[in-house]
Amino acid sequence: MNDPAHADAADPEAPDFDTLIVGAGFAGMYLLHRLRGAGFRARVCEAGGGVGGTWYWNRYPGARCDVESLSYSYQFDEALQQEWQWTERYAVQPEILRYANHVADRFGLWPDMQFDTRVAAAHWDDAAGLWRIRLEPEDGAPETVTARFCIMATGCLSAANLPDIPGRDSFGGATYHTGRWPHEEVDFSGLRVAVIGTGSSAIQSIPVIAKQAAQLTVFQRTANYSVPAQNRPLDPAEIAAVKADYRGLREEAKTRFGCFVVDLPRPSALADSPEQRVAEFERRWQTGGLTFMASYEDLLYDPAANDTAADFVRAKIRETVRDPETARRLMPTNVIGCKRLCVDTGYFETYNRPNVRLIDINEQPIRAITESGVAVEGEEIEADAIVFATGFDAMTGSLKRIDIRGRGGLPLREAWEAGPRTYLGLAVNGFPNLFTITGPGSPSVLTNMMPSIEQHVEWVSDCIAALRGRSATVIEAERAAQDDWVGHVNDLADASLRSTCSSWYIGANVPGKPRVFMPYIGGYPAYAARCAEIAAAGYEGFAIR
Ligand code: N01
Repeated sequence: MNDPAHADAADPEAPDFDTLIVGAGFAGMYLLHRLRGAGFRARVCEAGGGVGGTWYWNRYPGARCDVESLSYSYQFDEALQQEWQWTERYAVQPEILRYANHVADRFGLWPDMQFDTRVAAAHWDDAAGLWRIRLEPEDGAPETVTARFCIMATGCLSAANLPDIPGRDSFGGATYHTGRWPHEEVDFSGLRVAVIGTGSSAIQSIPVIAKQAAQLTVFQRTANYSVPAQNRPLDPAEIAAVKADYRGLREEAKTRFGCFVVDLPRPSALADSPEQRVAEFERRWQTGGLTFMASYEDLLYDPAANDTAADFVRAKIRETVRDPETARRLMPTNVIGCKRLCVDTGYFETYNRPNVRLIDINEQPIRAITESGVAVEGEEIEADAIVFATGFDAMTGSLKRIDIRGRGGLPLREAWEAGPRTYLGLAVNGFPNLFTITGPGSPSVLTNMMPSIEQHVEWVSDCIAALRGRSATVIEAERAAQDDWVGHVNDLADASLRSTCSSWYIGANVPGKPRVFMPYIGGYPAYAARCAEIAAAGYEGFAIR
């Protein structure tokens, strides 16, 4: 596989690639572009049939981004951000996928991406100082390639979680998982549909499915907070205003916790009068989207402050949903913002439709899936199709599903048995020359993923270039630096109400998964500054040889 164009082509010991990148989502594509630009020979391997990562797989009805499109896009290339035209405040999945394809065309990425190819294993060869990576193409024989660096651009929410409900495989109708939606159109017209789960994916898809289906039954385990998106077409004047100073918007975003610009929070919900608070929540509600949790600085730190926001949303649900019993079931009782806040278009209103029914599985537990539907306590709900909107084995699932083995053959699955341990969410002690883009221990899912991806890609590609500059070939996170980082991540998480509920942030949605708060909760600015300091200090906390 040695390429004569490769700098090391004369060396028979040279690996096939300088870097093997796993995943052709926004992280994998930008890595390829940047590493190629720095003169490295890089290859992307992707299990799916195209680019886009999460936006390739999550094609369920109603799928759309909850970060505004003008901010949920690459900023590394000014011409790209100037020429691309977003049409709605929050882009729909097909538009984001078109954007991903446009990027691949524009930067000529296709020749170095290999699709329909699952990376099954990556084993570190310490003597040779390279990774041996087993590729399993969908059509074709498995092969093993070698690469100096292996970069996991596998996404935080890509390993689908399919609950092991008794009888699941006996169902006679069609089944779907929101994160593995078919590419051909699914038409629910005239059908009886069951949706299991009430997270973001369910909350986006339920209003759309309800309009098609003859009958829709939603099975809810935990009621969820959701705020309206207030989505709308973008006005050409507002696009022009952003583009007149796109860099200014991006720079301001980098000073914000989540790396996107919303109105700054007021200091404390408890310091405002009840009238002021309701006015502030109402203003944010009307603005729409994730800005709601930015109403007050203490919402995620003080339970009494949090209650004020939770009460506001519960009152909205009570006002919206006509049947008081259904409204009661839909009203969450946990901490608002502890699970990821959902953003919807007509979710609670959907329960006023005569063809929609909500079952709280705490009151009527699911006993089994049968050939003809879902059997709950006391009755069987007949269905022609079941939609599992049951989420993901988040943050670690996509990594642990690959047989990754580091120094001395140590499996990553074993190293992370009690939960993920990383240095900066980027590197793992015992796993030299392995990088994880937006890995556990980085801000990732608590921020706008696009700039967080760009920050990681730039840090990793600069690091690899710096090693070349020093004629070094191996870098590994030191144990002590990793332990300190994990301790810091945990200390920050413990101070926040976010770590207090059964969310996928702590792995609670996957039976048997260790309960560890996985993302870094100190915000983008502090995190990016720390990464920059570490690089400037010659990659402090890393052993380099
Ligand atoms: O998954 P989830 P998701 N029996 O884990 C339920 C991002 N995203 O795909 O809460 C019955 O949130 C589970 O119940 P519970 C976003 O970051 C973004 O919806 O665990 N129910 C829950 O209701 C989001 O947070 C957008 O008690 C079971 C649901 O299934 C993340 O992806 C859109 C069950 C799963 O909800 C994941 O969202 C969509 C069982 N055995 C997603 N197991 C944007 O807007 C699980 N559930 C950008």
